[in-house]
Amino acid sequence: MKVAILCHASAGGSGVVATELALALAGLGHTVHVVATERPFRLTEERLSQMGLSSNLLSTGQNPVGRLGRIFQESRKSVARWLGLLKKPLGAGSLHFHQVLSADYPLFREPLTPITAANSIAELIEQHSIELVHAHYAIPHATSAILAREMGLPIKVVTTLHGTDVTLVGQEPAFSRTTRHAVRTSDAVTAVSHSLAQDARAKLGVEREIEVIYNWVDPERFKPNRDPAYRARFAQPEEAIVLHVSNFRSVKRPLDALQVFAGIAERMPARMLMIGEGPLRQEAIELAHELEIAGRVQFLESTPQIEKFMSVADLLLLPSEQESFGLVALEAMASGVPVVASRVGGLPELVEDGRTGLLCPVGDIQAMLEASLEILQSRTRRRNMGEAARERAITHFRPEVVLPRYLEVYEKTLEGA
Ligand code: GMT
Repeated sequence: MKVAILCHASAGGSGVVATELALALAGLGHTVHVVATERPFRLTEERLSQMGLSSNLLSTGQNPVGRLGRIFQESRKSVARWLGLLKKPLGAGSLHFHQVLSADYPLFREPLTPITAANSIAELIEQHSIELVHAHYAIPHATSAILAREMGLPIKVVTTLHGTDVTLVGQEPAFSRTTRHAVRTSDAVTAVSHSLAQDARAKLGVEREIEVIYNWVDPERFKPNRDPAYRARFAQPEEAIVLHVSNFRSVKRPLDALQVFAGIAERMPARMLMIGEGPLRQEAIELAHELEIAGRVQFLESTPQIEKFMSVADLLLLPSEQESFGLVALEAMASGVPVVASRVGGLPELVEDGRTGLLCPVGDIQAMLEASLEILQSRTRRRNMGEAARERAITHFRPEVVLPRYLEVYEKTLEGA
């Protein structure tokens, strides 16, 4: 298959899912073109080498669709463990990165990326015979892909809804109609949880088939690290390590995470890692000082190597206002880390309340504190929950289980050509 994947480059779940899908598809022998305004956050040299891929990023300079890099062309060994997915013998897959050009003209006060992205996609289709464009996050990618299709180009558009593109941003008057149109007219639509599929139908007012395909995690990459010397880099042996990872937007409620941690730190030795950047980061730093826990909280920038922190954590706090799936919770679970999270969106589809973590009402700091202490103050509870979490991640959310679902959608969509 020749597929273009259009995604956001910034640190965020939709870009991560798109990147990992691109790597896997190329590894399975498909030709994949990743299209974004810059190289996606997790499409790193390290990630390529983790996958056992040759990372000869060849920049060919300016070309009609922007800076193009051929990231790898030979990947078969690396995905040997996914071979079970294959129906046909492998071809030599390849992965290319295309940077969307920005429109720089004095008349424009904004970069007009949706239009330049549609233009990039159209050029790609013409030059590389792309058959299918997979837009990750409806805004603006689904609209750009559909615009390219409207140019009369022979492509199918698959749109994956990730969450806030439906539940938050997609509801804004500024986007509601274009989002609805994009979802209605995509050739296939997937959502990352049943909750999100339901929200899409209700909030966008669309009546159409939406396939639910969960996020996935590589349990070889996300796994516990029991080496005391490694853990000692983060905390004393008697201290619990509490983690919060997000983009520090208000939907993630990072300040709640800090308040919960303040309660934990009053009752037991503990440290917290707050990882990520976003609008509430500075406020969170100030709150840590106000709550007199600054000495116990470390703020770290978002990192593509988040597994290094997850592998030693004892608890993940995810007190989000809304969470369509919760990729970060899945990564923690695979790392053997129990999750205390809000009972919202798709989180109950992922976290088995009482077995792999505990779910609480949004904004209920006290309930989250009690839930956290229940886990952290009992070694057995923490261990059993961590093991159950990892087992659940491996059983239901490993690549071999989830990725074929995308391939099925692609095949079905192309067959309907
Ligand atoms: O807000 C974020 O967490 C980023 C956002 C994104 O689109 O990058 O994440 C959404 O997509 C992830 C991948 O499918 C989901 O796991 C997250 O739950 C979802 N975030 C929200 O719904 C808030």
